[in-house]
Amino acid sequence: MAGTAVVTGASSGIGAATARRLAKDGFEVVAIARRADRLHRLAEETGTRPYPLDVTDEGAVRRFAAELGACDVLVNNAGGALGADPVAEADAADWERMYAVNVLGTLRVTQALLPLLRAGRGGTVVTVTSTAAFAAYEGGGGYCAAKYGERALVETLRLELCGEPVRVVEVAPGMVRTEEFALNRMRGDADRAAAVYEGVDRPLSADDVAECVALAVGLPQHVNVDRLVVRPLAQAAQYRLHRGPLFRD
Ligand code: 8X3
Repeated sequence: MAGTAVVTGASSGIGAATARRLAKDGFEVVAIARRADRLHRLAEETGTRPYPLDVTDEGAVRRFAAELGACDVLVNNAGGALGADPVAEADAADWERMYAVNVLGTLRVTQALLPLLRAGRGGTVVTVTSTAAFAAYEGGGGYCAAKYGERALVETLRLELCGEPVRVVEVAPGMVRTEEFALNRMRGDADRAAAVYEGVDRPLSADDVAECVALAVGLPQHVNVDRLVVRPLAQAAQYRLHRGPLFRD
């Protein structure tokens, strides 16, 4: 079943890859992000519809929903990490921003699009959380708090929509190497960002995660993937990361 899919955080990384992938699968994709130039480039390349929007802007989200007309799939992907400071020294403003984008952004877009998702033959809400949504680690406090919160939103929504033909799916990736995630977390320090992946033989790519989103979306409408946890083979658990060669080729 194709239809209209809305992907947030679509200007780069997992969001852009998901927009690209769902367009390939036949969806009319509306790609949302703050950076219009990147959305336009994606549109030229893939035929997705660009809609520059900040998911933390309540009024803009409402206006977008009013203009949309139809929505069969919503992929809540906008989010990310800011800073890797210990709780003792963390900047509360970073935590507020992470909560605003990861949790409240997902809340606002989901609330605004739910009438459309309910109106069709069957809707799907996929939210890209993280393995940080259920495992804390040093320096991850603010990001984990936001992702735990986002996960709570997803689980609550699934319960509240029980009895309606709207699937509520969580995709929780572990280590994914994208151009911006670690760089944003390390406040633009490219060396610290690169060190995150040092020696890891094939962290997940944005395309790998997009594949998981497409898999969950492409299953029959009565099949709800509650949570799909995906990590690179080199990462057996949040703390069990193999740095070194893994594959022979
Ligand atoms: C990113 C995964 O391990 O950096 O969402 O928190 S992790």
